[in-house]
Amino acid sequence: MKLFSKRTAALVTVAGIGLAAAASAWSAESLQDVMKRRGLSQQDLLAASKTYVPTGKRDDFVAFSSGGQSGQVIVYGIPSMRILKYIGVFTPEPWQGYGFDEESKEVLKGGRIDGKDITWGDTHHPALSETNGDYDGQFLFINDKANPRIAVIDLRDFETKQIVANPIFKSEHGGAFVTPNTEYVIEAVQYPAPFAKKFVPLERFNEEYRGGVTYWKFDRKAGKIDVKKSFTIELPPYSQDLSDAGKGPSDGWSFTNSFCSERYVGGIEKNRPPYEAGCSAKDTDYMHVINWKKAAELVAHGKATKVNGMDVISMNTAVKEGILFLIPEPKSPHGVDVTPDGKLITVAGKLDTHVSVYSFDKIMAAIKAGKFEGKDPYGIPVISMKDTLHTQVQLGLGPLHTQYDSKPCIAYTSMYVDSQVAKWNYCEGKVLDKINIHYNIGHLMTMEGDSAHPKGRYLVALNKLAIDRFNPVGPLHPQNHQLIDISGDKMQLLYDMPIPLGEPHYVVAINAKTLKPGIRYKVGTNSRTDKPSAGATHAGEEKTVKKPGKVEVFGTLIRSHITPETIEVTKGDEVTIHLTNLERAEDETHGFTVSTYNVHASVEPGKTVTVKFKADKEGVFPYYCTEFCSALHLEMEGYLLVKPKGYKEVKVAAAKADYTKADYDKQLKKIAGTQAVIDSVVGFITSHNYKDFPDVVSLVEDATDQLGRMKESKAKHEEAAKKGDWQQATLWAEQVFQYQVKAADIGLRAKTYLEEHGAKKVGK
Ligand code: CUK
Ligand code: CUA
Repeated sequence: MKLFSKRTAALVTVAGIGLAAAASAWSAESLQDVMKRRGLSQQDLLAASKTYVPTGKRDDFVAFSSGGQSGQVIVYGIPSMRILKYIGVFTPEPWQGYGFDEESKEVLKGGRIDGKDITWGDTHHPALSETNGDYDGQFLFINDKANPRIAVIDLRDFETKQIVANPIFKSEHGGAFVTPNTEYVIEAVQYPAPFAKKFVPLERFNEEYRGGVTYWKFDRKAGKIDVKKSFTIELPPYSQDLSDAGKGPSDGWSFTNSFCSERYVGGIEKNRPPYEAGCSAKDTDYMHVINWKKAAELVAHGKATKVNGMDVISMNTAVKEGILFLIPEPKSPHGVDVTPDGKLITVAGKLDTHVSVYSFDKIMAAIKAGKFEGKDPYGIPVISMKDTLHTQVQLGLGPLHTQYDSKPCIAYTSMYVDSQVAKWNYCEGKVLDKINIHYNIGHLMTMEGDSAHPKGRYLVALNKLAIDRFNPVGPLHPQNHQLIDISGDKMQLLYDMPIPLGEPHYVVAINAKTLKPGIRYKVGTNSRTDKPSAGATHAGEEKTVKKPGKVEVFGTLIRSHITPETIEVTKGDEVTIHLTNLERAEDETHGFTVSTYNVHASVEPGKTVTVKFKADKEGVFPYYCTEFCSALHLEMEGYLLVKPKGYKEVKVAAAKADYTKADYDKQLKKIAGTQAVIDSVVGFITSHNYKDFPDVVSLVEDATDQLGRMKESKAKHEEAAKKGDWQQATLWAEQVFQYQVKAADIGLRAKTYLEEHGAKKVGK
């Protein structure tokens, strides 16, 4: 009773004071006043109202940005640009226990290269899984440029499930890009190197260094890349850059551009002009045009050779079988982006002021007619640029990447040198609008802008430099993602978002409604394998199993209790602790740590997590829950006792506190009072149509569950009272009260929800 009267009183007081103060502030200050005080223009206000998402409301789109060198993925909402989550991918992420629990360590192990852990990642290009060329919201892929790896993230729980390392590449850039039904995830080499893991002198560059494109087979049912069914096409030692998969009429083909087709090898130490000069000498480089569907058939028919366990189709075979062609593209091209209808391919030349738009039909016609302008030094047929160009449009300096609008024929291209975005029409070859960017834009992204059906509305510019945009934080600046309204004829800059994790290369955004993430796991799930965990433990089945040199704990977590409360081991023991979060309630995550043993876990509702360590130092080590999960979160604790070897138990009398019948009676009064409040809350809920609100239904389930746990403690305090053991009686009565508090807390949340969502009275 106390609790509620106090709580309610506190609420009233706070609200009262707040309202009084706010009321005067509100009434004293008009919108005009605020604009004046803060120096805001009409334009600012318009921009603010286009990005503001009021409390309780949600964003229309969810963006997945690479977290650059952090090796993570950043998730944020559009248009609010509020950051929602960092997903640990290639690197440990302590909050989520990623890289600390055994389940996620297994995932990170997949990213080892030559047996070594790599604890950073140059994450570059996120790609959402597609069905018929449209985002389906099921999976996200992202690549690591420095250490050629691809990761798979399941969007049911936004967790990384798999990392695969490329066994033959030494670096990559053009990944991850998916084919229209996510049959394959494309990954292309950046810097040519020998496929074999051996030394080859630079003098043998042309003969033995190689580029390539790997097609990682994705098994959607398993939610994993099937390494055995993946393959690579060997390519010349041109620095392959970005890729895109054809769709619609061009489905089955993929396009990968390149720079440094000069095959220049620098070395100013040996008096040779530097790489950047030699690699941009020619006026054109090559776009690689690859028939991946036919390539997959060739692999199935045994036309590939194994290199370090990877099926590789040699250039010779690729040429002979007619699955590989080259087309010149202007000077050091960067992005290659297929139009939503799959008919055209846009290539921007970093050192050319044009974007070049190629026609897939024309490419096919040339191939069919066998019309080539020649061959490259490796015998790959070269189709002429003029036979395949649809149009070329002069945009400005340093064009890089292109994304598409929901409006037909409209494209947006980033221009690094000009620090601008150009809006243009690729059907008619016309520039429509330009907007200044702050500063030096790399990628840009429109809503679902590389899918078959872009959604338009917003564009995000991913800028390489922020310079003067934000409060200074030292020489290393945040990155700047700028939100631009593209719904009208003229682009309008809406918002600057500093990103404190660099360098975010690319971002993809999906209609928020397409995502269907879960809120809890089936009890006992290993989230990384999506299978029941061997350590799964249900309520009442907690146990500690001791074997020589080993202690294995099967524990559970539920507000506000860790079972077991004591773990006793001997120095040198290998300790394994499985923890299952028994909560059903949304957002009731518990954390777990053991002091100074570098152990941490995040255990979301239903999940089972395993931590393992060697108890290599004796002593007393508190363990506790690291998420503020409940009013008694701080009391969610226990002790790991590491005894020296050969320790002899000595009987120590337990400290005994003095409790009297009066203490027990006080408890009973408190319980009765609290029950009255619970009854009134329950009365409110059940007298309304709460069953129409799924969120409330799950709260009610959770509250009922808490109340159900009361019975056992009640029996215990009554039993103890009968015997006159007032300590036992008082403490078990306190436990009953704790369950009541939790149930009441949940009940009040449900009541507030019903009030705020206009629940109606029923019956009577
Ligand atoms: S790349 Cu083009 S600006 Cu690595 Cu996608 Cu960064
Ligand atoms: Cu569980 Cu704090």
